[in-house]
Amino acid sequence: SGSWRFLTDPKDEGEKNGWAGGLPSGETVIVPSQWNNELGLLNYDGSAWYEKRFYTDGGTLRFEFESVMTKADVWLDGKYLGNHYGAFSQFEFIVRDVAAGEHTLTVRADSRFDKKSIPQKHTDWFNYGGIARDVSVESLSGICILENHIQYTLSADFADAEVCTALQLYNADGKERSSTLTVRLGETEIYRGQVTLSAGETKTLLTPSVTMRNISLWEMESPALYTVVAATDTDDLIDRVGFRFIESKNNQILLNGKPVEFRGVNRHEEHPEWGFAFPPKLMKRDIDLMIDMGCNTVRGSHYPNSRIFVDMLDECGLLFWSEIPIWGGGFPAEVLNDPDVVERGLAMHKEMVKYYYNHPSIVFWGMHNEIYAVVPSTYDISKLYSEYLRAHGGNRLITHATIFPMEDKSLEFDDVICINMYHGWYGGTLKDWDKALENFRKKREEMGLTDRPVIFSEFGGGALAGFHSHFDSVRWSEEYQSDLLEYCIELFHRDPMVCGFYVWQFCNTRTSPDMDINRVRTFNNKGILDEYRNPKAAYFTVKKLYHRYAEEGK
Ligand code: ADA
Repeated sequence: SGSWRFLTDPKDEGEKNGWAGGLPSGETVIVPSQWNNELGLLNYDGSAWYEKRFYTDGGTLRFEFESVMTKADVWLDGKYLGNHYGAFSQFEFIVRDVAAGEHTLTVRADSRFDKKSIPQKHTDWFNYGGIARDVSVESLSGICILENHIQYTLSADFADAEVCTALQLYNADGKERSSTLTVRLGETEIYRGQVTLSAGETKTLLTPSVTMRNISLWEMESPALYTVVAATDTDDLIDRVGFRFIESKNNQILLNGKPVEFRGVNRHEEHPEWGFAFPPKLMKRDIDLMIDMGCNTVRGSHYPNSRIFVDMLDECGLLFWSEIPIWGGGFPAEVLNDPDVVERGLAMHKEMVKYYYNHPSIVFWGMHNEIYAVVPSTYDISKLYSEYLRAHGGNRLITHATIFPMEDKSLEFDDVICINMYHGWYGGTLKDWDKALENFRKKREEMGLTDRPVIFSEFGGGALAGFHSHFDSVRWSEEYQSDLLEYCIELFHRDPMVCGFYVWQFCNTRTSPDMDINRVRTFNNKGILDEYRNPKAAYFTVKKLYHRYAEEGK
């Protein structure tokens, strides 16, 4: 990260003109950032090039990209390293035999949608472009640890844990190497052994399980974290893990055996000044606001969030819902019939699991949001994704946010049924909520899913900060938004079928300019904070309710 050279390529001629080897000219930009926040480039949608020169002592290098929006092609000294699709997923390249000296890394980022895009062109957030999160380069030697997924099972009384770990090792050298490998979890050494890898070999190792007694649990009020250090003679990988158990049974969600009412918000990791290149200081500010409001959970709508944000959630005990950006009514069934799109979605799930596996705060994997889940093809996708997440995703609950609860074909794959609904905003009145709950209660019985708890994963209405009205039901007023949310939250809280609610949304977010007329100022104004995090009336209403429920319980 840091300063890079930058040049837009509106005619897609850069590659032909040799820019992969170095840019002919360019402005200095700071990475991470979004080009749309540079003067004059707000609406630039296309490809653009980034160039970074750096020095190395040579050998094997690992380049790690946390987010390039949306397609990335990467070259080192003009030699193609590969590409990646997906705005919010991390990826990496390992390059061997790099000579000592100065080198040029070039990245072409392309923000355009195509027929196989995830999400599709119609989104309710702004389509920013560029290198939105950190880029790092690491020099590797000997046997390196690429990945360390801590797996554990807790005893029935949650006092002890059976722990093992799945490591991915890599020999960065040009000849066979042996090393001692140790894995320490807190004060306990859970593995010590000798490993040998041939030149360039990658090896997966699952360590034998070890019992750790009297562990401190990761609880919301006291989120104990253990440091995990995996080390060889030449490398180490340091991470953290928390022990906790999440389950859904008898119409409840239990964390470490105790029922939880999920009181949360949906949050886009977006700010008008920074786009998705969200500064850590602002992440901390958002978390402080969520805690002040009495939230115990946040949904990372609609994509994997920055790892540093999830680190902070691990530290403060907030529960997180992580999902991939298969989003919305704009995602027609026929697009999801395309095997390439299904594969892209699966790749995003794989990357999410790979890079976020150890975070105890992540309790939900979201498969997709508001797809047209009433046709058989969406059943197949949910089956595929839920099977993958169940097999590889660790102890998490699987869900998807549905907008068709009465017809949704995929509910059977969910551990918790999550419903997005907007009565009182997109038509209807507040009273429609009572009917909707009763209808779904019957439907859930008919489907034989009464053991599955229900969460209202989105509900809300728009308000223009500063617009007030004495009259009831004046849409866009702060009062109307506040009344709507109060009505819904009180209804959900009283209902035994419902175990949680996520307000749509934490703060206003910039939308695509062609979204629709409803997006006044080209923002989605349903935030209970405005886009600069100033509170609207609804913020204080939600805060009052969430704090009261925290004291009284469900
Ligand atoms: C959907 C969608 C959100 C947002 C919301 C709205 O539920 O999942 O991303 O677009 O509608 O504001 O209408």
